[in-house]
Amino acid sequence: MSEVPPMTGDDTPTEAVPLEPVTPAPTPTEAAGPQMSIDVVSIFPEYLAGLQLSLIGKAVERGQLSLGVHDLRDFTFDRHNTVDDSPYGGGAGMVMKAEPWALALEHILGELGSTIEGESPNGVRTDDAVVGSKPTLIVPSPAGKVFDQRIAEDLADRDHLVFACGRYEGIDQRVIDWAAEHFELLPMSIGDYVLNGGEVASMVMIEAISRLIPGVIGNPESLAEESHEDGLLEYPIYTKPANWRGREVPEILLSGNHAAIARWRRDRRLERTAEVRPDLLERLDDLNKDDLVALERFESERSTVTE
Ligand code: 6GU
Repeated sequence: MSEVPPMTGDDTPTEAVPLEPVTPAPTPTEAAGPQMSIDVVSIFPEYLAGLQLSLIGKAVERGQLSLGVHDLRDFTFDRHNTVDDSPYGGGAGMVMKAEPWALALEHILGELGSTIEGESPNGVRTDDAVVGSKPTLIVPSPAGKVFDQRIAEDLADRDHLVFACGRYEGIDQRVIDWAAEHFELLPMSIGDYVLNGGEVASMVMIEAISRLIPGVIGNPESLAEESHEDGLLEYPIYTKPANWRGREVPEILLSGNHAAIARWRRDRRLERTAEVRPDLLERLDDLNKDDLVALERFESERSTVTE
């Protein structure tokens, strides 16, 4: 029996967060099944509640995306639901224990019907989509490869993503090595800084990936011209009124000359990228002659300004 927490001032019992499944039962019209399943394992499942809002929440409601959030402590059996212990070899901080992670990941593998040979309940795979492909296990870590739009695009094609949100100093390496046999293992960082745990990083990656799944975003054209989609930052945008507090919208946008507007926007993207992210420009190999002319012009304009 677990201990009953003392009641606080008001006598409303604290509601347990609905941990899993977050996905409602599919309606007959959604019989085709979701385009992607995402599972997240965390000791703070409440963190992931934000994913039920906005476009991702809508995609889950429509059955395009299946989202399961799992509490790591549900896979512990001691009275304190221990998930961590001190590191072998000494050192600061705590290490996440292997067994709860293995049980949580086995639970997810079993749930989907993608099996560990000889370990499945009845040896039958129930989901054709997963036969022959291992689910992808993303382990957020500042020691991982840096996540970017290319990786988001690549991952948007997968059937099943699992995010293992570590806390403390990290997870016992042996369960990571074990998981590499059953999953496509991807340690991922979201940038060169340190977070307290993988939850926020997972939400960042889930948002970037799931908005690329066909049908999740209302207007697929809005994906095409975005920053990073083709390696350039976005052009500046404006809406009514044409004069706001004395500031005018660039005249060309009111001209109706679509070719000229397209060139102006392209130039603004090149100019912004050259100024803010010159590292991105260096990676581009499909700049045309007009692009190169524009870049040279910005370059000489800037050097005359700074001289
Ligand atoms: Cl993915 N996790 C943690 N804990 N810190 C990070 C990170 C991830 N990416 C950058 N810093």
